[in-house]
Amino acid sequence: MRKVPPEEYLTKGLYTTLGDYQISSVDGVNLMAEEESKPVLVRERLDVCELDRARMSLLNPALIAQKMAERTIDENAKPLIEMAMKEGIETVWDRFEMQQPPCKYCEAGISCSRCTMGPCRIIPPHRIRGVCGADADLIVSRNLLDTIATGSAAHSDHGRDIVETLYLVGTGKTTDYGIADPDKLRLIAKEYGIETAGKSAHELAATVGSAMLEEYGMVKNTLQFLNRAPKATREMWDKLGISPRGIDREVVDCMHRIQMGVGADYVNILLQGLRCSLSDGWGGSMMGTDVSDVLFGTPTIKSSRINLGVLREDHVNIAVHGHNPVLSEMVVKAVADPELVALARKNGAKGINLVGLCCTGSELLMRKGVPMTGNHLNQELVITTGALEAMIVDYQCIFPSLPRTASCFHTLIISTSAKATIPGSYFFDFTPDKGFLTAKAIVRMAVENFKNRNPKRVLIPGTPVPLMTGFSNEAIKNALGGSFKPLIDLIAAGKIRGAVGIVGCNNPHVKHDYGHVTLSKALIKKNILCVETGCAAIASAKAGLLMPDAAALAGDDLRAVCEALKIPPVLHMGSCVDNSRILVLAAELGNALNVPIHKLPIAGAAPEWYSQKAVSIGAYFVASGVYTVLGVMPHISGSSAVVSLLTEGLKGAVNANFAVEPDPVKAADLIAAHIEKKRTGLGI
Ligand code: BF8
Repeated sequence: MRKVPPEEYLTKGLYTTLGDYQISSVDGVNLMAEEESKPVLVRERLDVCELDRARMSLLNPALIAQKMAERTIDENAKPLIEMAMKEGIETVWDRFEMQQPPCKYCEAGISCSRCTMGPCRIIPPHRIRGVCGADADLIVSRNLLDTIATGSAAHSDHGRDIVETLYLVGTGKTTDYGIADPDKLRLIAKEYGIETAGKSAHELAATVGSAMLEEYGMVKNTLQFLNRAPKATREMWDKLGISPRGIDREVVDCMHRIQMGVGADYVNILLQGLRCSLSDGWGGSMMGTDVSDVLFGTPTIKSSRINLGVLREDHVNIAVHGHNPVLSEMVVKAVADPELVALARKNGAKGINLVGLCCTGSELLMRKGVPMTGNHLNQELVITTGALEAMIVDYQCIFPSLPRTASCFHTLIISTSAKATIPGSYFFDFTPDKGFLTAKAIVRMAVENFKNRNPKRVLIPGTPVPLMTGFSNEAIKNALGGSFKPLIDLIAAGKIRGAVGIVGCNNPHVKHDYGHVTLSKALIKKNILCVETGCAAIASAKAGLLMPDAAALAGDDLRAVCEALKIPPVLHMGSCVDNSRILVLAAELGNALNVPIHKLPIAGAAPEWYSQKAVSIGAYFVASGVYTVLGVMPHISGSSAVVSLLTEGLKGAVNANFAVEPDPVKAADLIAAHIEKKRTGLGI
């Protein structure tokens, strides 16, 4: 296959096409049945620079052992990290080390490259304003608003993709998807004031889909799901002027304010950050969650398995990585297709083994019990097992370097979103109208790649850990006999002191999984129930905390509750957009007690966060009245005014604030103290 020079790349359009470059096979793999979609190679297949690999592998064994111990607490990850270091296969931790020391101005948030009068840095005592006149407070707050808007946009655009699929289903433009939970669709339609009597599920899908899409603009000027929040919480938003008006509108408003010469007041800028984050939590993310439930099924409690050991030596292994279940649900269907299963057997495999990674993995785990390989910092290691035929990605949290890692093995990286093409990947333009055919084409490509696997390079470490998943609010209520009343009674009686939403990512600044697992263990010991999403939940799952027998690690009261209900002390509530489930849980508790969210004995935590999306989540937690403790300092330390507003000043506005505590044991103490204060406030 010849390389494509950049000039040609630009003149021929975004992708090199199969037709242009006559790729009829990829590394010896025949492509596609006639009617199925065909992939295009994005730019060129990457090859790792041999010099880099050789240089990196010059580590002595003692150093390798030390790095292995420092990088992760995931025992199954360690042998693969070791192998990668010995072979000079670059991982996120190597790149992190190469970036040290970081730029101290960027770290403090006081560098600005927004316009070409700069770039500028604030260096007291003399350089205290950028060329435009912006001081440290303004530069830090503008950078933070940019971060929130980016995260909010990512979640909400994901939500839009799901809602659009609902609309396409309702209008008959795709028949590949159905309505898995028509009851939930009817309930949502009623919330929107849509007449449901005599309407079919498909008719409602079209009407609800259209009404939701409208909320991305500003025709309506409010968001329906804000009404789920307790009245006093909504009044607080209105009074402060942070009730979101439209999802896209709030993101655009943020972008407008950070244009030079618009927002000049850091307080005003940060309040818009809260409003934008609310449009994510109570808007885009909440629609993403609820409509995913409608299309693919509301999760119910079920069992599965997790860690890198879920890969199977004698199967075609396919990982789905990213966030959007519109893609991964179709892949689930395709791997069960008898023709493709037969093809896998013909190629010498015993079958096709589908596994999940990150949030799209959580979506499949919650609804279908599909096993999970791991979380964010496991993504390269899944490839280094040498047993992965294909990693299918959509968008968000996907390292751009994955094709580079894959080039050390036979693994194919298959990208599927036009928003997220990745050089070195094979791109399929996945759209819901031809979802199944495209998914079949992708799976076929993976199956055909099995024969390229080198069995001598396969290293699948350890055995999988069992877990319990599927704790949607509906599933929790069912387990409690139909309402949250028993949970409220247990909290009122002090058997459960409170609940904490532990959310967010992995980040090489923190030992992989250490923050999540240590915090979860410390909190359950204090009889505080943990509800978890995203990579936090996956860390706890790998550590065995999502099993009922983990109740043995809890305090006596919580242990007794978990044993009686046969549930784990840490409940998996889904992916990152499913943090909206935590908002709904808080809202329902507030409504039942007739108090605003900020009066509840609850808190949030993000011990290992890295992403802009996590900043948006933290902001909507706090804006909703939930005290939130971060384990990693955001890039704001260059403005004491911004730090003080976020950690103290917001109490006067939204009755909640951020705290930053890198030590998860101390973070648990902060959270427990907060919960006890709230209990006292409620007189319980
Ligand atoms: O949305 S927890 S690393 S995978 S950003 Fe990403 Fe963070 Fe994981 Fe999902 Ni969320």
